[in-house]
Amino acid sequence: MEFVTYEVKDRVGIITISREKALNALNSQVLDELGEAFDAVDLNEIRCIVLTGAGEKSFVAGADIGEMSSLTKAEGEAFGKKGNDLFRKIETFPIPVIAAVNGFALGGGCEISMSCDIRICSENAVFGQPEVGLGITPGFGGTQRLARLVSPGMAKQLIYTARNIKADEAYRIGLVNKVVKAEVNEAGEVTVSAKDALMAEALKMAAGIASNAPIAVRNCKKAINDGLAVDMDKAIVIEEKLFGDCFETEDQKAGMANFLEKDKEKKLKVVPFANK
Ligand code: DAK
Repeated sequence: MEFVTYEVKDRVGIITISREKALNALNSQVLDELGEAFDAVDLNEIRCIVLTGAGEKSFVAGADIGEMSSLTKAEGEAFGKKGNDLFRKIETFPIPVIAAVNGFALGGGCEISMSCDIRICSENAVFGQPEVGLGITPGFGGTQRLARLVSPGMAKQLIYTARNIKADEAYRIGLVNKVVKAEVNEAGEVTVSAKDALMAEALKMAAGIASNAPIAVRNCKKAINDGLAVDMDKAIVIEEKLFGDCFETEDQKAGMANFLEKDKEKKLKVVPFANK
């Protein structure tokens, strides 16, 4: 693949959008390659994905404006579908996906981060939906996911004004879970760059997720996603079924036996594994 790389660290997969010259903007090829990268993840081994952009400056500066500029209505629709299919693939991916947002997350960049389960960003991150300034609406789910993630009023304000916001504001409104700063020594010199600190934090969180019972983690993702799409009466039934589904798994047996046996050593030794 030309614009997407995939590496594995223990049980965590790292997918990097690598088109730095265009600030990792999403063209059709990047969308296709991202789809291939997610399809290639070995779900028997990998328990969490970290999605990031190459370089220090930009996570994803949006859909590729050059490619979009000459699209016909039909081509625009097809491009939108390609992006939406990919973003739904990420959103419903069986294991958690953490967006490590290193810099610009504009338009399609903000949208792809919102299709991930969790967003962590570097202190230089900038989020925004600038589409109305370009004569279009957000087209990769921005009107829907931003309104659900923050609030309808805040989403409308950001989308109608096309105003970009910095990391601290994104944190304040609940768009990101955490902001990671560069590490600086007493002399004020940067000892760990914001990007390196961000990746360390994202990988630490991913490793924590990967150390938990994988069937339970997957079922939690599905319960939250599916439950949010229906009313509470139906949502609670979804949770009941996914809760029940954990029983008789080796993870559930080992996890509960460790607690009941009060065997700290054994508890430490437990390595839950997917048994279905
Ligand atoms: N597309 C293509 N190239 C981009 C790009 C983008 N979104 N963003 C940056 N680049 C390219 C620049 O053209 C430049 O290329 P060269 O000139 O060097 O060849 C290179 O990246 C470096 O950018 P700058 O020189 O502009 O760098 P600066 O530091 O000065 O500025 C910036 C950084 C992020 C503020 C600026 O590049 C910028 O404003 N970029 C555009 C941000 C933006 O508006 N993004 C939202 C795009 S709209 C839909 C489907 C999808 C969408 C909508 C509808 N349907 C089909 C319904 C999604 C829409 C969007 O995402």
